[in-house]
Amino acid sequence: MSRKLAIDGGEPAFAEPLHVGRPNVPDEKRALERIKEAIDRRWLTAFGPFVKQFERDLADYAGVRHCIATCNASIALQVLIRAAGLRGEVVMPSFTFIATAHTLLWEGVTPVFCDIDERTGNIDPAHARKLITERTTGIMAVHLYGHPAPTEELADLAGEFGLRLFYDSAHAIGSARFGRRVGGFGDAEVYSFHATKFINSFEGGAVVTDDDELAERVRSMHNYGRGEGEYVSSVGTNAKMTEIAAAMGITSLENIDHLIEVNRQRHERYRAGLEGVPGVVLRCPSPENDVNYQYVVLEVGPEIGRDRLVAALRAENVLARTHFHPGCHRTEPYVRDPARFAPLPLPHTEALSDRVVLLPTGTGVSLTDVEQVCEIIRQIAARA
Ligand code: T4K
Repeated sequence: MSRKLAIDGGEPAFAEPLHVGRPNVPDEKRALERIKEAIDRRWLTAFGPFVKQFERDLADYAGVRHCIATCNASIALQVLIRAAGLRGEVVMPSFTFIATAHTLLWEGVTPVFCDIDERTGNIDPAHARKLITERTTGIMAVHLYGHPAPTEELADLAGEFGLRLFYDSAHAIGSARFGRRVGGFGDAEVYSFHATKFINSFEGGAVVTDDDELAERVRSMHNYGRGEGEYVSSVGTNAKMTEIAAAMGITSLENIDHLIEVNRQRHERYRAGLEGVPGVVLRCPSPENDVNYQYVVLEVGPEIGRDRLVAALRAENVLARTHFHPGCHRTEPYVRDPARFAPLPLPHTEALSDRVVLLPTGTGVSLTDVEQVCEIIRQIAARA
């Protein structure tokens, strides 16, 4: 006998909310030891030992020469956009978090929104090609939901038109394409370590790159435009990471393999629990990609209705999300000027963004929780 759903007046399945993005804190004891060490040392920010170590660890992990840690990924993107001299127009997918677009516009660059490959959710290089004009200076791709973008085709496209190629890799630390880790693709990549991200430093981000000159400019600009000593060489901002953030970041990164395994198991349990359920499809990695399983993404067909499913789950205290509905091009201020921001229709972006639901996963969600969430979805699907 199935239980009475909360939308039918039953008790919610969960007494406490299940979140998408409940922070992973894999080794609290070690994180606290390091935080205390930073406080005792009275070196709290500005290139202390933990920030230096975190930068080294991240560069090694990504397999690149340079890493500049920052206070968050949005500022890292802004500094990178400015340091790389991007101007005019930059082609980017509409189907991403709004920060990817806003950071470009904030720096005076026009984001031109590109459609996605519906199969992967990532930028479609064939569509990107159609948007390149004499004003285009770069491509800002995104490894959406931690699934690496088509890096080979994008490198060819950028090479053909002489464009800079960057990756917003906010979701993708720990993922790899054809066995090569995210972090070393394009001219530079940007990680996010926001609390809700796979690896967190409360708030934080990093630029990783093999480009010596670009790294030097980013490093200077994230420190008020200063170089060695007090010498100021350009306009800069304050994008520095704190020692406390780095202490947390180092501890998270040390445990990344464990976190990937925890998330993989939950994804697998969702896959098994939702197999054969009509009207829902769980998005799985394509064969060329290894992913960190940071997000569990379900596509919901019209027979169930995405918004109906989300409402029913939320009534059960399962706080499902709809990232990245409705797509940047249908969001303020971009929606007001399609000729400038979205000159071509984006049918795949609109179709997918109207269907996606993100389900809770990570260390805050047990395998039994996952089974219960699947059971709720099965019940809702059965009455569609
Ligand atoms: N590029 C991409 C592709 C991105 O996705 C993002 C950020 C960025 C760039 C920019 O990175 P940062 O500048 O943030 O480093 C979140 C995050 O704020 C944002 O980092 C993230 N992407 C975006 C996809 O999601 P919200 O508004 O959905 O998060 P929030 O605060 O509602 O939290 C989500 C859930 O987690 C809630 O149910 C509450 C729970 N939660 C949250 C926090 C912060 C906790 O349980 N504990 C917590 O400490 O935006």
